[in-house]
Amino acid sequence: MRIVENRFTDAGPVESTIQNVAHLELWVGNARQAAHYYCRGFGFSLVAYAGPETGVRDRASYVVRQGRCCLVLTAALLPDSCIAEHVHLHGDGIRDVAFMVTDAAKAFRHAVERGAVPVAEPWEETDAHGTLRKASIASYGGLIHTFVEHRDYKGCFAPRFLAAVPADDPLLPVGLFAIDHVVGNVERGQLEFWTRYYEETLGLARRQHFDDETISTPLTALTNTVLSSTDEQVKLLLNEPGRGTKRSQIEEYLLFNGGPGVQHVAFATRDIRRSVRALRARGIEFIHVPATYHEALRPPLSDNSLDLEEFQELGILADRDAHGHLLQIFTRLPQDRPTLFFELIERRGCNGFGAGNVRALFAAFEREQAQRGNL
Ligand code: TYF
Ligand code: FE
Repeated sequence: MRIVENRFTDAGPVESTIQNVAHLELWVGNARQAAHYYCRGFGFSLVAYAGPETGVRDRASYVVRQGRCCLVLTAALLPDSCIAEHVHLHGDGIRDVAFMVTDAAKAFRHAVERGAVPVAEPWEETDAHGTLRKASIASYGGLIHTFVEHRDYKGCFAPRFLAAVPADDPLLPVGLFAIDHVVGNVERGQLEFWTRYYEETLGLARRQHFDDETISTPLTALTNTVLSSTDEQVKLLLNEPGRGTKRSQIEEYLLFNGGPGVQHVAFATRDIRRSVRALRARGIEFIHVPATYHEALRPPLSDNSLDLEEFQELGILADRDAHGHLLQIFTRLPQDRPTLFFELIERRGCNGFGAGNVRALFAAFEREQAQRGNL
């Protein structure tokens, strides 16, 4: 979508209308295999299923959970499908970042009055367990946001979903407990538009994270904003390629994703070392950071009783602000297209996102890009 004029009202700051991330829906080529990957690889548990067996004819959806993180993996059953079309264009990726709200119709009306593009007018889904109220708006790329009003719906996920029989997981638990932040890549020149879109339509508050002046490697310059809900339960970040770059990781993403989309999702853990050990044992691979990164860390972070040797062994990065520090790590790409990836983050008082790490991180991303021949 190209926007040439400001189509927003200027109604001033508002309370955010959203409470937290209800779930992320991924549209994928093969949802059964994707569910297996997220369960075996990332330690999620299958909780619900919808498909032909439950009266849904055009798609199969698997709901997997871990802590408060909920993913819905959906695949088309027939070629003539908006899901198949989405996968054709973007590959496997995030279609919907759904938000929990107290009143879906009100959140929808509020957003649309302030310039949001409607996708689906408010609707209801009812079964013996109760009623869910939903409505959807569009965002960047093919992404949508569904507002989910849960009330006291008692079913396993939603009407037409069948509860899954809990399966034994013989592997170590991973301990992801919440979605910390979701990051999108947009086209150069679009960052301001989409930042305002979220400020206006969802009442999110903006702060600057870093810009292409402060953070740039020879190839990767980017500008970035952080948008958070009133109580910081929802944190959405946006990146656009910096001035003058052509082959940055953001541009590589935009090329292979066929435009804007969700670049990474950060899962919060309370013990990143345990999580990383469990994930590595499950076959998940992480971006490699060289030993020089951890050697350079010693002076500023050595007073935090961090075992740098262990961090070096596991590839964990550390950063701090005035309030505390954070630990983070990034997965290698979980699919063939260089598009979506995941982050693990353990916050110990720090509200940042690892701005101090981006130089080392981008160098690591660029080594991976070079291996793909995209530099
Ligand atoms: O969410 C963040 O800002 C950090 C750092 O392309 C980051 O996780 C920023 C941009 C990017 C990769 C990581
Ligand atoms: Fe992040």
